[in-house]
Amino acid sequence: MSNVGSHTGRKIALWILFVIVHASGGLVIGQGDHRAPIKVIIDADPGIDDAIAILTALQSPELDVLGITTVFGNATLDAGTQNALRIVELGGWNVPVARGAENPLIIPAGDPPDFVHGSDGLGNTNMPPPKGKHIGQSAAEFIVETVRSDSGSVTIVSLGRLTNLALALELDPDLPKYVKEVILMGGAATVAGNVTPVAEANIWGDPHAADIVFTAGWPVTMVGLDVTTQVRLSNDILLRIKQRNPTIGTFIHDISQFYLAFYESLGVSGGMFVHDPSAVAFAIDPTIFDVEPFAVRVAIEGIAIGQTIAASELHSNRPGPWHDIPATGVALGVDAEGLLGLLEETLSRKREPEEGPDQP
Ligand SMILES: [Ca+2]
Repeated sequence: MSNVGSHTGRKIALWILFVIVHASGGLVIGQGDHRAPIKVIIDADPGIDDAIAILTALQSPELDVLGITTVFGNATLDAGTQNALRIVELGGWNVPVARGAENPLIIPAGDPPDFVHGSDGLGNTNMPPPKGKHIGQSAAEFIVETVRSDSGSVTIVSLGRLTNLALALELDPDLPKYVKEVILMGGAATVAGNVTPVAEANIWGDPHAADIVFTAGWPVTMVGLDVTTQVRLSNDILLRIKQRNPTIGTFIHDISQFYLAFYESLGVSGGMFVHDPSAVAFAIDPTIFDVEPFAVRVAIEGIAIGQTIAASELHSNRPGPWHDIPATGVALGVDAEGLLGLLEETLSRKREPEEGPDQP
């Protein structure tokens, strides 16, 4: 019985931690407090919406992007890594790119969804190769070293399969103590999946890695289909960004045409769902979202493989797979206009000359 008591105590502590992390995040932005930018590592599989998300992060004065780590998913690992380098070079940012996992932890890798992102991951725009190269460290090594060197300050924003994060945890099991928080685009708690009736692509693509990340004991926010499918980014907005900030706006507009056509073919009107940029937007301004705590586990086999099963306190208090699982903040509501406004303003922002391209 004493075990039950200590479990309950730990769980309450994790619930409180979750509330503190998000309350403080809300206060910082909500009160217009100009603190130092939030340090982030972006883990991504670029990917059209990844590209928009990464550019939002790079453009945002609220965020300091310490590095981009790549993972297989929307494109092959090689194509995704090339795309990350292209994105960084687009604005002359001096941000390292670390190459990550090429395969899931356990299940076999599927083919990249070229019908969604094009065979190059950027809507078949077939852009010239980047000039730069990825760094020698792997994504997992980069994550561990960067987080450890600035303890408690670094947020990881994950926009793809969670393989790199799981590998980083394997490399350094104490990593959760040093990470500020993890914000991930993935999962579907209260709505249908987008790969199977119950599974969202990033979780389905490496369910074992996702379950490790949800149960690791660090503050996690899940920005999944519950909110990302509530918002449409239209071509009209992309055209306005292009007019105001031609270099980045033209790139985003061009890569998005293939993606917009995909959504149109699904019968989604008014633009594309805002998947990955929502996770970056949460890092910039969490007050745009309504978040509730759940104990999240991932189905790792059977027909529900990749499903994120979110248990409320009622269920997580009972013995079973959700018992004593740290609380994940699950985004269930979003201010769509607020999110679209944030994206449009951030992507349209022309950096001041003194903020111009960093010198390598
Ligand atoms: Ca992605």
